[in-house]
Amino acid sequence: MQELNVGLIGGGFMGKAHSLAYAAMPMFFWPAPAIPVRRIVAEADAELAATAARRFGFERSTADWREIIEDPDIHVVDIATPNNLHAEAAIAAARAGKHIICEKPLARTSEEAKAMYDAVKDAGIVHMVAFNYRRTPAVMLARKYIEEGAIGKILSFRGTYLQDWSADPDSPLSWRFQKSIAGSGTLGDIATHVIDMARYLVGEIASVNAMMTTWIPDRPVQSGGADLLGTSKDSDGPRAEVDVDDEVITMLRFADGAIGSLEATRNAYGRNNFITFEIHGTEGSIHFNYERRDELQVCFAADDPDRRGFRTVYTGPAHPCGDALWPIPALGIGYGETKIIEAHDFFKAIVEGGAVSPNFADGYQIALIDDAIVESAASGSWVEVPTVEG
Ligand code: NAI
Ligand code: SOE
Repeated sequence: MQELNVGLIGGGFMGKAHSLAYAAMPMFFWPAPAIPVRRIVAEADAELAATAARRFGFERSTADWREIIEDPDIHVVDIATPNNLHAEAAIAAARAGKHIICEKPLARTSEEAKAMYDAVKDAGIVHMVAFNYRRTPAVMLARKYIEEGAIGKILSFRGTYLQDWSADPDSPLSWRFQKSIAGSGTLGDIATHVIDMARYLVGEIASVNAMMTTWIPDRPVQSGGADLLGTSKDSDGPRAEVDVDDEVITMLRFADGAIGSLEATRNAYGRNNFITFEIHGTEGSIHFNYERRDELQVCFAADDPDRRGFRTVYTGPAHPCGDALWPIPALGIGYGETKIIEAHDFFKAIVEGGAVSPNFADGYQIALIDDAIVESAASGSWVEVPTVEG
């Protein structure tokens, strides 16, 4: 079985999730498409890098991510840093002929996303953007039902991504609240996950009509380091301006005629990782809530009227990736499993020489949808979304 050497850039939240996936992928998927070898990890300084190597099982560490790009022994570059490094690192990795998995959002702007997409097309390598929630087995099951026609023609999609970790005005101004690093706020950070699922389940988004707002205009500064995601407060520290959005709501028109909506905020007290969608079709409906991610709620119009209603399917061996995951339904699918499935599909594409979704073309298309949402929120009108050329 082939071994593929991984260089990871960034040892924070996603560094942890991706390292876990590399270690666990062959334990779940066997025979594995390849064995990921955790060769080298880069962090912002030598001490952080050494700690990341020890903790996440990498053989070596570096304080300079370029060392990974220049290393001929590395096959896969994994970009898990804040968004401001995605474009520079990905373009350098593509030019060096490495396969790339890059965290979402692909980039801070659509211009950066286009440059990244152009670079990977020219290089002919396998590229993936890490919108992992679509790899929750219940979400894959929703897509299977839709493809089989079980709910008929899709009429509407209602999606949300609601969290509360930044609702407190004293939770810190980390990199996620700085446009120069993040590119945007809630829009790029979490609304994009729902956009990815909407495209995966329903199809291309043709136009949008949006509202965006920033509720908390300044926060105490957190300088450097991993984002603590609201877990530490410093109400006495110096405050600085938040120059990104806190909340986005948009109506959607899909290319095939379906309509929909999307709401995202990180300021919704009581909501944790409330990623939901409800899809209504001519023959039934599907409802998903990530906080109950083992479950898919389905209602089929063909059911007898006296029994019709939402019922719960618990994902397990009979469902997508069921043979690789746990042997009994409802044992518990976690965030880690979505990353393990993602790693499997990425390595499979590398070994088989195919493409994988979502890739940099999808990441660029989502950046164009984000642009349309920003433009619509500013103008108050519907805005058409251009389509990425194949
Ligand atoms: P984080 O703040 O937890 O960690 C980022 C790490 O990158 C920090 O440890 C930091 O020291 C390091 N770093 C910064 N500059 C660096 C450099 N020049 N070289 C090497 N390392 C450097 O951030 P988190 O949550 O891990 O986010 C990283 C990326 O993953 C972002 O693009 C974010 O949007 C995405 N993300 C995706 C998630 C998903 O569900 N797919 C979940 C969380 C984040
Ligand atoms: C913070 O909102 C965050 O870590 C996002 O950056 C991720 O993409 C999301 O999956 C979890 O929440």
